[in-house]
Amino acid sequence: MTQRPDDRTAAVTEGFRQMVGHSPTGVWSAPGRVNLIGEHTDYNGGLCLPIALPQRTYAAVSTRGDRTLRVRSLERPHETVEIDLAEIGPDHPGGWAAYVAGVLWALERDGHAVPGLDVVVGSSVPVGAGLSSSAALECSVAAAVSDLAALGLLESTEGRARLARLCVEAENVIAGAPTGGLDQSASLLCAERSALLLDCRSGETSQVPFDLASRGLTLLVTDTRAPHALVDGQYAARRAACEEAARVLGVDTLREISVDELDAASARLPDDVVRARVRHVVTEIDRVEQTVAALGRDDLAAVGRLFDASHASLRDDYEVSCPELDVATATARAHGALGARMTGGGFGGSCIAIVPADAVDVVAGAIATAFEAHGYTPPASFAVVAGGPAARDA
Ligand code: GAF
Repeated sequence: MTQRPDDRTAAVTEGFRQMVGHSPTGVWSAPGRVNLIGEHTDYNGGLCLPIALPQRTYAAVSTRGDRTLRVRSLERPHETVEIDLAEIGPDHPGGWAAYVAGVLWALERDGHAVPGLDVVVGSSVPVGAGLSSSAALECSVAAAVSDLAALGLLESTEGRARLARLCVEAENVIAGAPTGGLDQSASLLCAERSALLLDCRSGETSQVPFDLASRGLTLLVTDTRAPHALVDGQYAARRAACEEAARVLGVDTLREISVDELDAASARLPDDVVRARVRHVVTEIDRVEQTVAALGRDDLAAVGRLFDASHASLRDDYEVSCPELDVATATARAHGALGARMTGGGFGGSCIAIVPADAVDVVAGAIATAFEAHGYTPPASFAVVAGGPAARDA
């Protein structure tokens, strides 16, 4: 079994013993993610390029003899959520437990015989940082059920992609967050030292080697600690604008509009705001293709420029950045980063920067100093390498 950085296997096992009175059948874990590029493209049938984080969510799990889900989080040891599987539905249970219960609901709806479960979870994925702590939670539980109910879905790329789709359904229907498939696909399908090229139209995936260390570079993640929420309406509004634009243009998704067709398509759209939203999506999908090509020829300077262009597009055209993300990315660039961009849904959360390995402390320090000068909450910066997907740990 793999020993991981930030390993919480022992902690969730002990938490499980305290809640249930015996050891769990096993411990499964799933990673958070950062998206290198391809933001707000997933629900437009576009391309994304995430890596899995070393930070993971761990789930200690055993089946029960009845149809009850009992779940506790190490982060909230005094709160145990208990629900009959038949009672799981939209907003029931509410809060964080919806991401666990929703997975059981979606698997059952997909025709699988899902047993009652005792579950204790613990996580090193920062919550509320735009690093997919929700998807890590869903996917750790989905991995456990796949093994415990002998579904075999972890054994193949197709099986993992199916699990990812079910986790998206759980998030959309039970947790009520209208997200696309980026985060769950990253958590279940990414591979170590690789980025995952995810085609959200065909569902196809491929691994793109991503190893900055061999080039003397580091991927620096900065959690701005600016609050963000995907259920507050802004994310849903962006998604609705894209769907409406696709309807006006007579296409299934904006993926069908190429960069060359953008001007002609824009002329048919009702206003400047919708035109800007569409421009972001179409150019961002193109930037993913350019990034994959640049990585293929080891041109990290070009990748950096694409990161910068992506951030500008998200800030100006898609309007999902915030002052903290703009300050962090500008400061990283000013102190030697090859490029920097917000990652994830935006409205707060985290950014990433490609930084010379010997400048990591300088860049992180400069961002902290800039935040202090602006009166922002102190940020948390940390270097990451691309980790592995959801798996059984013990
Ligand atoms: C969030 C969503 F959950 C993803 O589906 C994706 O849309 C992302 O924002 C933006 O690229 O992480």
